Amino acid sequence: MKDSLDIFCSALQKKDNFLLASHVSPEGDAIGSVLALDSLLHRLGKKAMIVCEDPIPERLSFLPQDRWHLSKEISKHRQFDALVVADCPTLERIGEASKLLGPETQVFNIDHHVSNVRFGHYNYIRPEACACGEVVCEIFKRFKLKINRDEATALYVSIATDTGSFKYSNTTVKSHEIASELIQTGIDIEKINDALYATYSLQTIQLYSVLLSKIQTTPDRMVAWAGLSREDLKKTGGTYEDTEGFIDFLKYIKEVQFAFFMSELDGPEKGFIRVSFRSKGDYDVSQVAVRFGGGGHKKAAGCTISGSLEEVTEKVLNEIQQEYQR
Ligand SMILES: [Mn+2]
Repeated sequence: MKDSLDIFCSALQKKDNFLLASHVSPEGDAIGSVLALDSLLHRLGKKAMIVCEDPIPERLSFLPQDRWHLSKEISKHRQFDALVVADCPTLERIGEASKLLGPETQVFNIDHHVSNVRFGHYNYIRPEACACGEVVCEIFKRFKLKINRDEATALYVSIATDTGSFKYSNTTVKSHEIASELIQTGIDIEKINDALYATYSLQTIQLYSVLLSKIQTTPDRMVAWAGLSREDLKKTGGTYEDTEGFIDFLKYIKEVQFAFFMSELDGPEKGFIRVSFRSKGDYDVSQVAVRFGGGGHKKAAGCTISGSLEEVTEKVLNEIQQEYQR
């Protein structure tokens, strides 16, 4: 029974030199959780280093980027006696950072995904938590550390992004209680929310106009989707990052119960389509993503599928049809 918070934290306390990681293409929850954990470990007198496949996105550039190191910049000979992974259902999700693991490295797995496969030597998984950041808050409490303003900024980003700013069904009394504690440290709510939800580049807005014109639905409008080709991206000068919130527009259509957004990948991933899913009501979209080797939550999930945009649309529509009939 290596899963209780006490066992988890006392094992953590015994280690000194930590590698911290989260998933590739990190979003708010992953970034906020890892940054807060980095600060926590330093306050416990530990050495800690964050290593991630991808940088902190522009939108979150107000967070301490100097703490963020890219996998490709770190020598494979560095040794760590522990790895702390946050917000990852599987260890593979950390990408190249896993090459820094030695046979002696103990793995600490902190997460809130129901689909977490408990890959750690120590696992602290709380599927009822609204965000991994909520689980991290519990760890602060267990170590009797009062969360400071910078940690609170990171953790607020975690919880605000994973709850869609306290709007999604995973929002609980606890999420609001934690938010209240975080706000009491004096964080700048307006600045954080502006950066998260109200700051777009001109390219993003132009890309949205292209994407809005590509929305398709089933005749009953229960399913909506749109796909972004490499050419669309080139034409507008936008980036994949710019499309991040677009799937919400598909979900905003009144009748829609399932939405998916596809982007054609480039470089080493050419020939693959990245697919994000959202669902409303009781439909579980993580089941659809899992069938393509991806994962996520009931109402938000993702995966990568090989094929053209047309082929992938067909495959996904078939799977959704089956989930719909369940
Ligand atoms: Mn999360």
